[in-house]
Amino acid sequence: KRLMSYNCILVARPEPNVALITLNRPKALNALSSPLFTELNQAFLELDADDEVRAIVLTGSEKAFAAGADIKEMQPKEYSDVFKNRYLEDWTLLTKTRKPIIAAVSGYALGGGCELALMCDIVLASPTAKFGQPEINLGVIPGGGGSQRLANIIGKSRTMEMVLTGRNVSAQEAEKWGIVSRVVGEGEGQVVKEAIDMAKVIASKGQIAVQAGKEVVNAAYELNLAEGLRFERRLFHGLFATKDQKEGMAAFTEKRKPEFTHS
Ligand code: CO8
Repeated sequence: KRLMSYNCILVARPEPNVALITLNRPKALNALSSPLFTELNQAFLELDADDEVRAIVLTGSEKAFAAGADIKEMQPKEYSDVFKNRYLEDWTLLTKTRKPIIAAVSGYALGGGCELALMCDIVLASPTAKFGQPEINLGVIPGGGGSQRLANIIGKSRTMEMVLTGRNVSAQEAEKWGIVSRVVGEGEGQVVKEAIDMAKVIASKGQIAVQAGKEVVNAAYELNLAEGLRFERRLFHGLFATKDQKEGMAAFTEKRKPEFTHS
């Protein structure tokens, strides 16, 4: 199967139903430039539309997941440029992806890099991972959702500390605070391997339920409790119209493994 070719990212298929996107500007520590984000958006659109792909792993290099938005690109910009051109507005398009996205983070995840990890559904970290919002050192603030998503996850005091001091948080601290679901064992490539294994587990489930599960958990960050509970119940009800519900529950009672058809 032909895969699109890109300059700033690599797209691979390490398993039949799992896609791997690798940010690939190693000399700039994967600084997030506009061309990189155009490619990233395109890749997510394409993978979301590809029926064979059921989960997506996003990673960087051993040294850097991404060291932030490209400072050299931002430096000459004026208010009128960024306002008129809606700078960063389409950098959150990937959050519209229906398929689960797992970030596999090694090294620096700073500024936009941290925000990119937070846009993913699950974050796994290697012991070398460092998360931070150092924008304050550049005379600006987070612009890719960091202040909002961090506040939702780790609370006000820790978010204020990160945003106002610019201090990096270690993998261990990020795990304790809930920025990452876990820190994996040491070793080069280990975090990507674990992320692919997790993606394989997700890929083995009924995909309508998987995508509904992603949608309801995300709703918890957008809706109030009453609306969120109603939304969850409605989607739960809706799944009784799928073949996968019939198969999953029949397999349980017949003491066999379910064979989901994603329908
Ligand atoms: N932008 C552009 N180039 C970068 C960036 C960056 N963010 N980070 C590193 N580079 C480049 C360096 O300029 C250097 O290039 P060159 O070799 O041409 O001089 C190369 O990458 C290697 O970097 P260093 O020599 O600095 O490597 P060190 O190991 O000494 O240091 C650090 C690593 C600590 C990560 C350091 O590079 C650093 O502090 N980088 C900047 C981190 C930062 O401030 N990030 C925040 C940027 S602002 C931002 O992200 C706004 C958010 C926008 C929203 C995005 C939505 C997704």
